[in-house]
Amino acid sequence: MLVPILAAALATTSAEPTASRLRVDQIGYEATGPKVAVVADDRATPLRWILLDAAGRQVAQGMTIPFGPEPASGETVQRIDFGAYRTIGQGYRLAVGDAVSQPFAIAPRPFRQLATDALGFFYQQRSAVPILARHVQRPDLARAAGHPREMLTCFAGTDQRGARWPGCDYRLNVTGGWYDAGDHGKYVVNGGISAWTLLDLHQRLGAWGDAGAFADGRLAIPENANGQDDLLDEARVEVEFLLAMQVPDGRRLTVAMRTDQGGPAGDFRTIDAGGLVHTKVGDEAWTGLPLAPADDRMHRFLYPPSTAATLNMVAVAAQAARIWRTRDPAFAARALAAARRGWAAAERHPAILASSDFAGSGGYGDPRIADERFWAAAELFVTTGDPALATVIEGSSVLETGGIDLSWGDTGLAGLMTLATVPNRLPSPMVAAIRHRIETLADRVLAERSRSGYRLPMAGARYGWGSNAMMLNRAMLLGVAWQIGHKPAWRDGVVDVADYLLGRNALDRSFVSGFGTRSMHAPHHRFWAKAADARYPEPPPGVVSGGPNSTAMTDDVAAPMRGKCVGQTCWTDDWRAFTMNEVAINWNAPLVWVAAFLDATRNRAAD
Ligand code: 9MR
Repeated sequence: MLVPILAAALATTSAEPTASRLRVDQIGYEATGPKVAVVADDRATPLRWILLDAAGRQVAQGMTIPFGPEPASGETVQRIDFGAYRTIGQGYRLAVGDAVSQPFAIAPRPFRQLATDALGFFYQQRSAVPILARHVQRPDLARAAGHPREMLTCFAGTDQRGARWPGCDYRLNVTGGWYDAGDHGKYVVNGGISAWTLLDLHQRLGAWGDAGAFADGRLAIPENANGQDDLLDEARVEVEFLLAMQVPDGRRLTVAMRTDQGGPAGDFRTIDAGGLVHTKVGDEAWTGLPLAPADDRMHRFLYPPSTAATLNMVAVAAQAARIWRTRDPAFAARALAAARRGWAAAERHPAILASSDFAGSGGYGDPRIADERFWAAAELFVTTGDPALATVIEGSSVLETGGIDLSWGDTGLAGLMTLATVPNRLPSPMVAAIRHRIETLADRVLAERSRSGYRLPMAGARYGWGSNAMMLNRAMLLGVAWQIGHKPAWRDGVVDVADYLLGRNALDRSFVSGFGTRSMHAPHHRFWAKAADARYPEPPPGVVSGGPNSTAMTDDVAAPMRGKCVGQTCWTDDWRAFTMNEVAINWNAPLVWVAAFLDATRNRAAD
């Protein structure tokens, strides 16, 4: 007999079901893994929950675990732990009283397709090549090549603070790479951390017992029959772009000093810029939405080099040099030469800060460069064993002060993760100390999780720009700690982040397009802009929204929400909401990493 409350839920035939108070991972749970749901309920006493199968039959039951007030959402919540139930199936629902969850699966590999689609995002963000129907999930996602030939010179003119930039006397061929996000900018700093994340995943898959996860032929990309790993093929698209952004030897360039620290506009100096790396390629003014990349008619420029962009390139080129050492020795040698040249240039010019004063593209300004220097030194040291770099590493403040976050502006943890797990010539007590440090940081993440009603790696109520990626990056830290020390709670913490993104949150929303019954549909994206203009497509599956943002509510949709939402609820699925609902390469890269980690370690939940 069908349980009556379920009959009511099933009777809803609209495309998108209404939100439930009982939140689950809408794609599902690993058969052998942890299974936690959250119900918002003002009562403080345990409540009876039941688990229903697809036919509406009760297959398990238990009592909820009260948590209490949840500051990140403004709710009072209780948890359901149904990890003991392991029968594989589709269409399960949980119920507490009249609250019925969205349907979900219990499956051997719930995250497998997510890893594949999340990686497919990068192909579809490629610049300069047509996106072909045979490589995408729906025909309407195919599009013409954008910016097929970018021979660009430096920005010349007046910036938003009135400084006059003189430009430069050369052009670089910077064709290709990935578009950053909803815009058509191509940024070295963000491209660097994104490419690094994918290459880092590649390096770890073997250790997780799944070296062939993205072997040739696994992905729908043009290179999928070239005999090379498809994940590496995709990452190389961006590595080539990073290399192309390097200033040729012997070039002199006029750069501004101290721009992001509020120095006087126009404090210019002419320097020997050879080896430095331009920060970005961008349009001279913001383009509107929608706009297919091929229809962008705006002038595009190279923007001035910075030390941070240079060190980003160094880190990734050094990482690439060891990954391709035997696969493609010529490419590896080219990458290593670029990394060495970049390192020398960054040492010569240690404090050239990016300027955020240009119209038409994002700032990615970063006043603190010690972390980029540590990261670049770490990658270059692991690849070359150069003792001078060991001295830089040993003297770096990042060893003691680095925190639990990894982002485009905070890259020290990337260096620590590499030094902890990729074989290198640091003295073994030092490697042991770094490994211990990773575990200690991961335990700090677990401490946050224990204070969070939704079991998130962040307990606070302040959600920043790209909060979903912040959660995913903390999940990466947990994943690396698990790789080192195999504590089950570290892996469980990664599952919690996946569950949160896929529906176990205060909005009962999957932030990933195409995954879950209440998923994101209308990102801030110039091409996946159906909500803005029906002639454009919806996003492909596997794209993660930036997520709740309660701290920078500056767009037209977010501004009126100020004071009316709490942390996690400061989000809406609206294409105009660029502070909350944009998508970006540095957000999808850790999604790929996390989904692939969970899939690769699928039978290790209780290790
Ligand atoms: O991800 C970036 C976030 O950390 C910053 O707070 C924000 C404002 O500067 O910019 C974000 O990056 C955007 C970039 O500048 C331009 N492309 C879209 C990016 C995602 O919104």
